[in-house]
Amino acid sequence: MNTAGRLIEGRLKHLEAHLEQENPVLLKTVQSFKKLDRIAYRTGLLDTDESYATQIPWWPLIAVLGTFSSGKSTFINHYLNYKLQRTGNQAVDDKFTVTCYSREKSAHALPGVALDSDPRFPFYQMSEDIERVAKGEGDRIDSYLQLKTCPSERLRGKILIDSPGFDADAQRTSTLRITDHIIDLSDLVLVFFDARHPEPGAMKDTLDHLVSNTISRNDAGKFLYILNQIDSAAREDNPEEVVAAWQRALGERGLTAGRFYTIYNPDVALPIDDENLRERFERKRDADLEEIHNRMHEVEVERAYRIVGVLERTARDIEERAIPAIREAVGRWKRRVLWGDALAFGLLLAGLFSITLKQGYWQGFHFAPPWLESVINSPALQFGLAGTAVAVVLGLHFLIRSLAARSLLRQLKNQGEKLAIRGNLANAFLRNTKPWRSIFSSSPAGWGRGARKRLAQVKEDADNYVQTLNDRFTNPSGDAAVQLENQPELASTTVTDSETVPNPDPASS
Ligand SMILES: Nc1nc2c(ncn2[C@@H]2O[C@H](COP(=O)(O)OP(=O)(O)OP(=O)(O)O)[C@@H](O)[C@H]2O)c(=O)[nH]1
Ligand SMILES: [Mg+2]
Repeated sequence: MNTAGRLIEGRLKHLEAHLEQENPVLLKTVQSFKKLDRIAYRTGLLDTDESYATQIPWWPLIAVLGTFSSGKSTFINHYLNYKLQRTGNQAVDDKFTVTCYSREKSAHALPGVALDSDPRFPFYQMSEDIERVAKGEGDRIDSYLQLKTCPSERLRGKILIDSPGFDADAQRTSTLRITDHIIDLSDLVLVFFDARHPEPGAMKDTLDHLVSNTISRNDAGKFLYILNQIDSAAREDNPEEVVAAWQRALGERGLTAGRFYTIYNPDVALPIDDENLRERFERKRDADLEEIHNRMHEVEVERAYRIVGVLERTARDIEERAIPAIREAVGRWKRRVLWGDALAFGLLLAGLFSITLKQGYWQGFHFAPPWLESVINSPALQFGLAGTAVAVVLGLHFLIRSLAARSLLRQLKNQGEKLAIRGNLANAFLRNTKPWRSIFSSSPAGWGRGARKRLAQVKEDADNYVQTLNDRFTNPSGDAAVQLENQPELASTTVTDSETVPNPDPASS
């Protein structure tokens, strides 16, 4: 195995180690992805330094964005029940903090480089991206990103991202760039606003970026807009008006009711003296907080189905798209080679005929050049002539094979992109045009009976994984103890409503 191959092997080991802690069903899917990798290596769809398993996001991302000092970090600490992030009343965070689970009892912080160079994380090679939009900033990745691990159970199976607050004045291009990248990648985005700022109208740029630009996206459903710290409004003469003002400001930007939450943090809230008011505030807060937390839990369930969905789709894509596309290309190549051979050898023979005719080598239908006698008498000459003839024929044939293959490459690349095939069609096709492969081979290189069997096995496994996930998340057998043991955080919110069980294959719906 080459170094690149060992590298990917190491990465997959890492991935398996993480999944072992978090979700055994997903651990098995890695094995299935590896089976697909093997097929892809043999057919040439993937290079040995690639893997289908490293191309998908294994951890659902939950991003927490919003205005500065709105309580993002406090919210995260409360959710994790762990004092992970610093909080405070000036702008505290100047970096994005990517948080993921680790069994180790204490939290660890690692520099941004760790994220930039580890393909398991969503910031892989982010510095190049940053460099592109802000010259010279790419090298300073550590000043934008950091990684923290934390043993909170709530963090199992997810990645949470805390971000620097949006300031009223212009953000740095690189920060905006990362924010947009995070928004694109996230499965859920919590957008925080601060009820202590009674004048939402003064934050036009921020609202534009966080609301207007997000509301019309086709993944708009993943944004939750949260007005935080509404305990502070309890001190106003008219608390409801604070919320209403925000609702108006957000409404003007297209936000409809139902996706707007009002909460405050029970750990740090100011006491509310008026008992009625306090009860009303608490009821609303608890309801909204529960909904937000449920959504955060759901992304994990969705992730599991999504990954099994990707597995199944990858298997089907190989069989139903990639292989037929390769087969078709090889067929076209074969026809081109045959026509090319026919044409080239036709021309060659015609040329030879016309030359020998001019030389007067033909007597009627008899080929009788003056040197015929000496050839007949010399085995060495015969051997030499035959060798030359074979060399010319083969040389011409392989030249034609290679020209014909090259003439199809561009088209194949386009086709691969159009069909969104994961893997390199052109490379797989070229495997079939190698000199030692006959142009009459019945199936594409690497796609023998063993490969077909392995692929069928993966599809069957994928069905089984879905069933296991259904059992786990819907728990129809009521086996709560098992569930609790395997996935403690699931026990608190069992999904019973069939609507909340996501479609395992979103692409088909
Ligand atoms: N009264 C009240 N104070 C809160 C609430 N949430 C957070 N705070 C306080 O608000 C201040 C800012 O909180 P942070 O969590 O640091 O805010 P942040 O959004 O992370 O801020 P940056 O990282 O600087 O953007 C801290 O002093 C918190 O104690 C809340 O719900 N009510
Ligand atoms: Mg913060």
